[in-house]
Amino acid sequence: MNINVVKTTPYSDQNPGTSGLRKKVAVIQKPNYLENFVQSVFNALPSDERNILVIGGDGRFYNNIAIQIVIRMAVANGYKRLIIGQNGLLSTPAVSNLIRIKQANGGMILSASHNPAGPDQDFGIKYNNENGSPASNTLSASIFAASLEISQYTIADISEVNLRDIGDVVLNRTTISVIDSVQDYIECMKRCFDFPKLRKAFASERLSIRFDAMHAVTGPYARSVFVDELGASSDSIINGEPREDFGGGHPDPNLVHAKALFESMHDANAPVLAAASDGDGDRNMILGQGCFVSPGDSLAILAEHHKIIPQFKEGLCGVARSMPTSTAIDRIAEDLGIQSFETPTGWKFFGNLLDTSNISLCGEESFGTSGNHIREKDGVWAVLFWLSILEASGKNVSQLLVSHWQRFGRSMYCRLDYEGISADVAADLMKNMQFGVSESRLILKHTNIAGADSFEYIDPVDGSVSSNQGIRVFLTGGSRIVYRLSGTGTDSATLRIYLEQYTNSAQDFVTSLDIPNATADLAKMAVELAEISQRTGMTSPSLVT
Ligand code: VG1
Ligand code: CO
Repeated sequence: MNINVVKTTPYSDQNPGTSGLRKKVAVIQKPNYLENFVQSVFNALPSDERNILVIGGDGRFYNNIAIQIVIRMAVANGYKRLIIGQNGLLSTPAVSNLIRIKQANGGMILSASHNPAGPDQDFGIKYNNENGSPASNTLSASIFAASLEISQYTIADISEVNLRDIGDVVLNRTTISVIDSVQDYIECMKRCFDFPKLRKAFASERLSIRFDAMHAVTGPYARSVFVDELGASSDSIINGEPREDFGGGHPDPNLVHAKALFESMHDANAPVLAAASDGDGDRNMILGQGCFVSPGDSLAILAEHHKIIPQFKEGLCGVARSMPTSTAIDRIAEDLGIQSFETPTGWKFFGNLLDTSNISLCGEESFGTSGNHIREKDGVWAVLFWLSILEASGKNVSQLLVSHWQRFGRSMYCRLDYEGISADVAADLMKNMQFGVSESRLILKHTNIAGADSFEYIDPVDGSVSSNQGIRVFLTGGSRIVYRLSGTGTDSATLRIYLEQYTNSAQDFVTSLDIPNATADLAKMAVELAEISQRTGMTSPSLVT
């Protein structure tokens, strides 16, 4: 077998964002673009961390081509073993689990997660480390640095590797193991939850579910877990077959992109729980009969009831949320007498806290939640957690929400996205906010602003510092406005404004409350403070979730 050494020149834009490198498919297809990035990852790793690699993707357009390139390059770079999901499919949580149980050095995930798929849409690739956690900022910086000075890459001259059949093939010094994409993940879920109890509840119809896999990678996982293992009816999974274009949809599980699912939960025969997943299976939207659970409330309610699942029967050592995520979890942590950490957006910041048992549960406002069983967010896991709570409490989703609010108060939460802003305008807008914070000018603009800052995180484990992670405006009474720019887009900039309005008045404890309406004054203030319409020309957000 020939190993080809190919001369190349650097691209200047291979800096990983919130969650790996995401680009338009046409960019990824540029000559040597993907090869440069993959080689830069390998170059950034010490040679003793290039032995066992897990590889899989969310099945989107270009997955099949990209995965063959990654395999040929890993063989050329001397990996001893490659563990690959059948047909190239692995959800992000499944990759994280495989890295850990197979003692791999890391994993390469081919996914742009919630970004749409297809020839004119997005593709992505990210590297996870030996604990199964997304590459740290430090490793990402080394990968970017390597990409700026790359001059050659190595690639094996081999024909297409068959990923349809499970089994091992030896090529040169590399064993290529094609494995069942789902099986190990199911075993992991069985260690976290009481499957026999859940199965009984499905059999007696106390539990029922509708799971929208949005034609992305989660369909096979959801079918195995909910239908095959727990006995849910076979029509419980909708949009269950992975497709290259995700069926033309946008696999971002929120009330806008999974609207039909939400509407179906108002039917008389609606199941007890509904959930929707994102492209790579790491996020979850939770719905009850006629009601939506905001992600911050979901995280807090999981923490509140943590003891009922085997994984947490010994208790939680601590919890964490990303900075924009609602503070509901902090109130539970206080009640439990444990610490709640506040990290920048992106799962990579939870890895160190999980590895050192500072936390055992964490989540983000963008519908990502997970525990210490892996080092990624995990959509199916969150759904199993909710089912377990419903089973153990005998309450329905609305009752769980209302009793949570009655005890701890409610963070009414809303996110406004302003998409398609030019990068310069967005950067200026944020610069202006930074200035307002540093000069304390923001505080003077409204009598009810109690403080404001630019969020900086010092990792308590490795001491690394992440600055400029978003602007926080604190209001009297515990409400907040947060501003930050998205780090997952592939063309223009997206400004995200996060609104959190705290209430402890009983009249707000109804699940049908119109949240955008209830937070309208806060939204108006947020828009004025940042001079959104003057600076962007936009009079309303492109997306409200
Ligand atoms: C978004 C979310 C963030 C999430 C990230 C990756 O990032 O806000 O919470 O961790 O996507 O999730 P940003 O920078 O666009 O706000 V996924 O499911 O795309 O891997
Ligand atoms: Co995702």
